[in-house]
Amino acid sequence: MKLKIVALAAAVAAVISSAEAREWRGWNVHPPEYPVSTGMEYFAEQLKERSNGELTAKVFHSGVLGDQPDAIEQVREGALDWAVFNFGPLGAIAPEVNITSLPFIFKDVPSMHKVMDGPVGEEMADGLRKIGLEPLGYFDSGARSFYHREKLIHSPSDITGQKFRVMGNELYVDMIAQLGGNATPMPYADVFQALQTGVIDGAENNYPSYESSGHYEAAKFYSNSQHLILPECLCINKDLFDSLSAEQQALLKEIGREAAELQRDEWAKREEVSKAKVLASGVEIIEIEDKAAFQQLMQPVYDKFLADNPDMAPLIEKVKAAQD
Ligand code: BDP
Repeated sequence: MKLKIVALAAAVAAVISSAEAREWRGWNVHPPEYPVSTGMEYFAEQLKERSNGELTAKVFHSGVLGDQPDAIEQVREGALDWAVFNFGPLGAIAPEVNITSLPFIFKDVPSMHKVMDGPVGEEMADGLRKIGLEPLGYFDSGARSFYHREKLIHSPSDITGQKFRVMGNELYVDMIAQLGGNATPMPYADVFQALQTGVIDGAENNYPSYESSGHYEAAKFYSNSQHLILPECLCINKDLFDSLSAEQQALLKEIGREAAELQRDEWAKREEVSKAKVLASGVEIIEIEDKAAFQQLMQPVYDKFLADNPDMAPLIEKVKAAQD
């Protein structure tokens, strides 16, 4: 009898642990050595170790599970479990988060971190929860600047009539239109070929993505406009997070924070490495002297966003105030 009970208990434990041990599938657009990827691998390793194997997660790198807007939907619905998403594509469906996509809203990268690590970051986290994602850590993706196949960008008139690829978010279409150009939203994976064949004239990104995607080989003129400073977020499906014990949730939060710290350190190093690599390959880089000329044209982008999302006005003010 005792033996039977022991056997039954073992069987029940096996069923429970196999349910818990279902390996969480993680989406990542970047290749394995990228800072985001290092942060995600750290999260997966620590999760297994510190939950004593009760929780396990895997990362699928290099966008093999599809492009970002689709992956966001899949993590929201629970078809995928976790990911690192950029606030650009996330903003298209979460207005709180979309505030970060208002051009030039952050003075610089340290200001962005200061804002995101404070109460504003918490309000943005609530915005993510509303769309079914639980944020576990805010990652760095530096500042995005314009690059072009044939020329440097000194002033908005250099953008006039030019086709620039942007991520899928209406704010970027408005931003490029304000500069006189034509925005072409397109998945990240298609940009290299579009640059090579001249389907687009330029694109915009940070140094590590410009380098790791190979875009620098097709568009050798990089002009530091730093028009967008976008956080990224390690997130997990909210229902999955809510189904965990309080102890497990605390563990995830702790590891998420550590992964973000690691990622930010790796990011700082990778920016230098990527910049040096593209320079060595013959890329020309300039600092844009008169950034105000770009900035001044952005008021209609803000106005339209506010007209569409009047309830976001207080949070915009908080984002600005938290940087002073
Ligand atoms: C990179 C982001 C990535 C985006 C990509 C893009 O890290 O999430 O998919 O830009 O431009 O900087 O699509």
